Amino acid sequence: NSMLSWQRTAFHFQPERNWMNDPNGPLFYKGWYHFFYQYNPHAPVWGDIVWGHAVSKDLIHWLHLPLAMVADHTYDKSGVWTGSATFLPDGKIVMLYTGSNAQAVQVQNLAYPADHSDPLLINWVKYSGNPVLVPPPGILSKDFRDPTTAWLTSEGKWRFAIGSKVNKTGVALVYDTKDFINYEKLDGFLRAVDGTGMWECVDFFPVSKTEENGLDTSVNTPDVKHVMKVSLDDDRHDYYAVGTYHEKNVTFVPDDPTIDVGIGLRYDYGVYYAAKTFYDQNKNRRVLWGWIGESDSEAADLQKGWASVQSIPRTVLLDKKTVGPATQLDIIAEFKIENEAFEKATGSNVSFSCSSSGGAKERGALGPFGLLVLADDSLSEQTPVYFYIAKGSDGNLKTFFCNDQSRSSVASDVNKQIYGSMVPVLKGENLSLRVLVDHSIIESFAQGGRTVITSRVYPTRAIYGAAKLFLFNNATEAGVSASLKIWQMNSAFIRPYPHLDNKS
Ligand code: DQQ
Repeated sequence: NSMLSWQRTAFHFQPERNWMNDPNGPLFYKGWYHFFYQYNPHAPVWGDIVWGHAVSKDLIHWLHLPLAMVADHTYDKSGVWTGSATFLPDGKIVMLYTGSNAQAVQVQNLAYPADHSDPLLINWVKYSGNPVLVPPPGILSKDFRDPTTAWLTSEGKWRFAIGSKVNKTGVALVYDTKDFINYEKLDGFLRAVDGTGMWECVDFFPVSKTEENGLDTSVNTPDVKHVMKVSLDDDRHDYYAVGTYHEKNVTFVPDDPTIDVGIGLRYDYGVYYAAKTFYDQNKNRRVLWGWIGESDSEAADLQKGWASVQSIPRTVLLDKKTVGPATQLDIIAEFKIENEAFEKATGSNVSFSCSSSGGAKERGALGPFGLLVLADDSLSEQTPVYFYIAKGSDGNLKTFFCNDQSRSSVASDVNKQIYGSMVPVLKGENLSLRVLVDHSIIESFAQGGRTVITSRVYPTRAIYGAAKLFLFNNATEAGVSASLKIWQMNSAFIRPYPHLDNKS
């Protein structure tokens, strides 16, 4: 529908039409980045899930390929659900994925490329002995899904995790296999956290303590930490923890139990779910994909004929402290607050939080200040992306990074929350911001990605040429200087592969 067609993004990955959700089995093979995704070929709402497939040379421009896998066997009749890729030592690929079977029981299945000499990996074969795993005793039939990429143990076996729950405790089950045909379930859990509910799309990978590059999933030396990420079905956010993987005990132990998996840090404090990383052996980096749903109404999705985009792929690195990774803009901004302001400012605001604050119009001594994105000239529509420094009565400073959607659109059927969280700022660091704006999505990274917020916004006036960018400072007791670099982004090509029909 042409009324809403401006909402289609121009350099974020999305199918030509209909519904998309989780990223599946991302990988780099013979010169191509492959991206698979949960896809409903029939409607712009979740259902009839199959695997969409696209390839890229640069993770920005894409060719859509035919569906990789459809629901054509009893073991995946109700849906070809999320899965992950593993590279075998000979360079071949295996894909483990969840099938919702004819009875809607969740089972794990094995698939592999029909022809490893095809760089596009167009045809996929499902193993004749599928399913390879069914829910084990004690696990309910609808609580067993989303196998991770497998990693090698020191004995040379493959090990991987599957998300589940036991009562209200979120758990990650662990399996070993030598050949992806016979599997051994290991006792206990990789991790279990009370009260977090069903763990979807578990991801588990090493990060280097010493190097600025990503690591293959099997690397496990004294120089690594491990990251465990879970997608909380009840809460619809992706949470991670940094810690240590104990191979012998088959457990992951977070560095700080108060920021355990599912209760501590999020990948992103806005709209972002079911993320999955892969090791990009082409550029020695670990790349993170994440599904960005809509935050308008289902009626609007039906009208526009599509729903969801994927985030711009993000690099994952261990931060020096903890962890680090416009209508079409890429903005880099740095803010400097006059030194005396911190001392002089009156303290009080100890209990500040983005979501319960009044947003960017609520003035404090040391904030808010930042950018107004996708704003029209009269500011009747605007999405502020900003910092807010709270000074306690004890004089302590705390910096927050927020995204205020309350005035993002004059439309009434859209989410108008204020998103955000604390952002740690190290001594000597300026406040820095990177913002990707693409029609109806704003991806914002503070302090190099230490805190990230993704928003879907639906302006009706601040569109195309009427969309403007402004700087603002609403702090009552601080002068702020800003330096800005702004790139106008071209549209990427994201097209059908010539001569191939994407028939389901
Ligand atoms: N989406 C898939 C499941 C997964 C969920 C089904 C997460 O495998 O648990 O489309 O968004």
